[in-house]
Amino acid sequence: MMNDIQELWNNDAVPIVLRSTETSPFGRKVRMAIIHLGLEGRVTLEPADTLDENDSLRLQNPLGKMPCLLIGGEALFDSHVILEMLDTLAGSRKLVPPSGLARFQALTQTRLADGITDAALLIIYEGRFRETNTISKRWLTHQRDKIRRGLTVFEQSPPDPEQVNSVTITLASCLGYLDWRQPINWRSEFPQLVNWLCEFSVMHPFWDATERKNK
Ligand SMILES: N[C@@H](CCC(=O)N[C@@H](CS)C(=O)NCC(=O)O)C(=O)O
Repeated sequence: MMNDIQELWNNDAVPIVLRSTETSPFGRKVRMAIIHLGLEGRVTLEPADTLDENDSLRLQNPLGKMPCLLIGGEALFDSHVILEMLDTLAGSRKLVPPSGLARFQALTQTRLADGITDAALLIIYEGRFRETNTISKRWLTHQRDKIRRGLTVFEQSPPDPEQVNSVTITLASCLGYLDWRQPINWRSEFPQLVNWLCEFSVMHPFWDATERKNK
């Protein structure tokens, strides 16, 4: 399978398309990785509208979620699968340790940062999909508590901001999304993470390059 994918990747006649908006935090993880791994010229970004039932995204990913990477008739998702594939294709194995406890620790930390973003998204969706009078305050608190517990772990033990890997990319993307959507005022509660994001953003040009343009 990987050899097949490598052949497709190397064949310039095969288009490679990333279905994602510039605003998707999960899409941003993938966009940062693409730049970091030097694969930028090979992938075209094609936005998707997750609310449009006629958008082909729903055929490509039955869950109707982005990001989704299209390569030679294959539709690959979710963001973590795409990160691992890009990492393998680039021949670097830089984003996720290849084996051992370090691998599973990194995967767990990555999922923790993803889970914080998921909780933030669920808060946004609560407002988007429900009538105002049916919004559950209990549900919103339930999700905010997840965000706070997750951020507390990273606040106490932040990853090295100089390193670019699945944990740092995912955490940065998560914090960028929290900045935009403000499900909690994370900057007042997690000062170490404020410093962490500041350092990460200065060290890695792909941070600014993947900032959404329609602020
Ligand atoms: N676990 C998925 C989450 C992707 C996700 O939730 N994407 C959001 C946009 S940021 C989405 O497509 N939501 C539409 C929906 O849930 O219907 C990943 O890591 O890619």
